[in-house]
Amino acid sequence: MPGALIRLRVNGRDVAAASGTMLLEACRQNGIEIPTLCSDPRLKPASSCRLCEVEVAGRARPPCACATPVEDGMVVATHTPALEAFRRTMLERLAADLPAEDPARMAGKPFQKLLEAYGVAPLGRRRADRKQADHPYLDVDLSWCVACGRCVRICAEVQGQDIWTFMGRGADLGVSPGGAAGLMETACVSCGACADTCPTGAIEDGARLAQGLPDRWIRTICPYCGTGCEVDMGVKGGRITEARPVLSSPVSQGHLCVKGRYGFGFNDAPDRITEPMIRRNGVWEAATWEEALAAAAAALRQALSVGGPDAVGVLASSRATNEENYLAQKFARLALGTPHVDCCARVCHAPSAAGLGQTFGTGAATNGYADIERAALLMVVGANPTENHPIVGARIRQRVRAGVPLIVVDPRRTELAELATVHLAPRPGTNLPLLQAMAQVILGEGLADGAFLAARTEGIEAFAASVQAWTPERAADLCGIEAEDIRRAARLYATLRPAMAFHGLGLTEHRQGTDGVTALAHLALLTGNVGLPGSGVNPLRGQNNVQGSAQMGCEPSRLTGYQKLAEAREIHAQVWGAEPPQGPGLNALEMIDAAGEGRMKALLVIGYDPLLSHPNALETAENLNGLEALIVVDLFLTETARAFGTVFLPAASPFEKEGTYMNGERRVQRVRQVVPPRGGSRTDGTILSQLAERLGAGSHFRFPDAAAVWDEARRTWPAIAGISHARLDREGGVQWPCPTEGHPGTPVLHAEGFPRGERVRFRPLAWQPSPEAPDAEYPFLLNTGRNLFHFNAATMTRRTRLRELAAEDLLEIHPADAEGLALTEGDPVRVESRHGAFILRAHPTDRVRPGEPFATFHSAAAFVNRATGPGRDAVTGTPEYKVTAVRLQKG
Ligand SMILES: Nc1nc2c(c(=O)[nH]1)N[C@H]1C(S)=C(S)[C@@H](COP(=O)(O)OP(=O)(O)OC[C@H]3O[C@@H](n4cnc5c(=O)[nH]c(N)nc54)[C@H](O)[C@@H]3O)O[C@H]1N2
Ligand SMILES: Nc1nc2c(c(=O)[nH]1)N[C@H]1C(S)=C(S)[C@@H](COP(=O)(O)OP(=O)(O)OC[C@H]3O[C@@H](n4cnc5c(=O)[nH]c(N)nc54)[C@H](O)[C@@H]3O)O[C@H]1N2
Ligand code: SF4
Ligand code: SF4
Ligand SMILES: [Mo]
Repeated sequence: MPGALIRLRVNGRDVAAASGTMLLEACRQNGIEIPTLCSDPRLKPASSCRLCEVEVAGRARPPCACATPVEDGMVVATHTPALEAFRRTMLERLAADLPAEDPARMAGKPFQKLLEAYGVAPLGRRRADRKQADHPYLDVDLSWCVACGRCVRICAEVQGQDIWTFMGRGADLGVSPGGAAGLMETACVSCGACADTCPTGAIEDGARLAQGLPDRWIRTICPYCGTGCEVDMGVKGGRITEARPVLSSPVSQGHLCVKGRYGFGFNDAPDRITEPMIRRNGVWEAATWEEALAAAAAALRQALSVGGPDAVGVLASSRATNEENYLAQKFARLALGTPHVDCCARVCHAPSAAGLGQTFGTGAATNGYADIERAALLMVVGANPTENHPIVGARIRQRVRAGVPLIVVDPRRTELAELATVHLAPRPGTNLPLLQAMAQVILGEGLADGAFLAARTEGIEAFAASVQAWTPERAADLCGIEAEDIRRAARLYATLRPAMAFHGLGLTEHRQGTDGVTALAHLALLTGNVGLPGSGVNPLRGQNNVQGSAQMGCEPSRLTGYQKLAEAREIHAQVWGAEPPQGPGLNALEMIDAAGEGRMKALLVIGYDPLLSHPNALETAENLNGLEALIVVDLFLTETARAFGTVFLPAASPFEKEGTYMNGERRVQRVRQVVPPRGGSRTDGTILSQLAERLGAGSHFRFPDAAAVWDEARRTWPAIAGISHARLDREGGVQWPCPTEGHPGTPVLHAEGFPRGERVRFRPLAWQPSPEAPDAEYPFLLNTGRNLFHFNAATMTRRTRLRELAAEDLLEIHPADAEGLALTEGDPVRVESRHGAFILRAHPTDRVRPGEPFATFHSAAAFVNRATGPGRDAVTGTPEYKVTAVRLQKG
């Protein structure tokens, strides 16, 4: 029985441990440390260093404690003189080879602690000369390698990259990055896991070697993607010097990707703006906070007096905390009296919130990452998690390696597509035919879950009739794939239970983005994959707190909790002591459209760079130019600020404040201040409160701290009422709904019923092809997205050494297309659409299909969004970033 309590005797003491626990861990839990070199809780036991051998009564040879499960009545001795002598001999043998110079490399490392404990010193038989110093962050000197294999195992078992291999034999046994002269020559993704586990410092962070151990560690959440990995930030002399993964994190389980592990250098970037500025006569001038806040308030008041509440709007930041986003929408609604407030969920996963909301009643992921390990089948639609949610990607890859079938739907052969059981590569923009055809197969072949349909859904007859005509042949034709592959995918998804679906922007950033998400949700309903662990429909949310900013009410038609205006006005009026304005307001794109029409006069833009990241940049620029005031709150002079800003208010960074984020699995987690705000910068929360004071609304914004802001949000939205900062500090993150302090949180939604009753309804969907179709003039279909090393506008990542890992945006182009255009690797290509043009270097690869080039959009130098078009999702207005007809020319 798993988890049952086992009783044993260790060193004459009674000890208890859960069944299945290894002796090493059971002893550790009971305060008995057994020496070990090759074990790491993240890895399967290897029993290779043998230091953890212990004596077990009745066994002739001492077994390794790391690989010996506890047994009832076991009698164990861990530190007998014989064992200790054996350990000393083993350590002497290992240390004999190690260089005696540069002991700093081993400082604080487990191996050094062992040598000290056993009084063993390196003999220096080997010289320190196996350096591989080509990597910006990882410093490798294999002179210190003791061949414990932890790097080999962590790179395979956790990251799934298989870079390190054993080389040599006997006394010469060591490791090597696959025979390469350095990691930069391999497919290493710079996650740093090998350096984190290496017990000798042979593989170590360059920063630690240069600056020594941090003075203190502070636990917080990675400020990049919506995965929400927990990270320990090391601080030395008041500066962040390193970041390390947190073993106990349920999300990241002791792992991080390159951005969380190494991407913090922006915090101390020399061009970070830490004092306010006002633009006078076209020139940015330094200002005091007093002057800048007064200028911002005056500009907002002026716009209000000329055009009323419709002349002002707020773009809130999905990079900021929940508390700050709660204040941002409250600021818009009460200090400005306008319903025009939105966040970058608009250009991202608003279709997920809408599609899941209209289907299930809650617009958020139904399940959590822990379900990756429970699913019998995984399906990834229009998402590239090994680059964009790398910890989720790594967890999916480990399951696939363990034999769990995977379906990938992506026009590109992503890393996961390479491993997939079925890879469906539809032409960009054709998800709907594909998903409808899968539904047709499931219904036509009798694979639907009849009991689930009968008990928990309505409208199946009309839905079945609506997909009848979607034969796999018809869809295959539109998608440019094989009908038989659609059938295989549908059969796998319907028959292996539970089946868990993830999706990304390849599903949402289309004219039919919301319909696409709804179609995927229908597949889950048809097969009963709702409300079960290991199932569901799960958007991989984008920015660190995009789930939170929309959920806090930075949404023109929703209040806190993503509650509908009409339904939640009363509770808000009661808690606020003031009425929220009538809505709905304009969304992020409509606000900028309105600026072009002269209706919107002043915008407050917090941590968001619409000029660079919105589509159709030439038109965005024209529209932004129509504003009379544009107040930017950011860490850096964004493209928006550079071109159109009138007041700049410098924000404290994600490492400089207290609060919470909400990750893509609805988990609220604590963000902690690691270092004080740099220079004169202030937190977004402070800035909003101080602006509100100057607009005469100060009384609604006087909170002693972030916890008090969160407590007010809890009163407006029952699903987070049970989650206090104090609880998060005590217990770690909690997944909402969590209505009371005693409630454990909800890892799986819709297990019992749906928010609006026992049943939900299918809604027949009609296919609307995008007008952005290739023709003789614009024969290619441009797809856009991301790479592992840079984050969106790359405002932060570009200011770190990550730029050495990926220097610039590239245009992935099929080798046949490249040949047709006489392009080779690195040649500049001019990409021109009906809306604008940009130039990028070509990267010929058969990862993309012929006719479908792919560009990353991470740099202002390239400005890829000059070419993307005005198409928007019919329901949410989310831009159609993934399909633009273009022509290509050697540039
Ligand atoms: N390294 C890194 N990580 C990030 C970010 C970053 O910039 N860099 N940004 C964060 C943000 S804000 C977000 S929203 C997430 C986004 O994460 P993802 O959703 O994974 O983002 P994308 O790379 O934009 O697009 C995913 C995939 O959709 C595919 N696709 C395009 N068109 C179609 C289609 O019609 N059908 C299907 N099925 N697939 C299609 C593309 O080929 C691409 O591989 O990542 C977050 N994480
Ligand atoms: N072609 C194309 N374009 C796209 C996409 C695509 O797939 N293709 N994807 C779209 C998507 S999904 C998204 S989400 C957008 C992203 O577009 P943006 O939201 O513009 O991108 P980010 O780089 O995340 O920029 C956020 C800004 O926040 C600042 N910042 C970070 N932390 C804080 C903080 O705590 N406080 C404050 N005040 N500022 C902070 C950063 O310095 C940065 O300037 O891009 C969209 N654009
Ligand atoms: S940094 Fe990560 S991917 Fe690279 S070798 Fe180390 S563990 Fe493997
Ligand atoms: S997966 Fe996302 S949250 Fe985790 S370390 Fe990487 S960027 Fe940060
Ligand atoms: Mo996003």
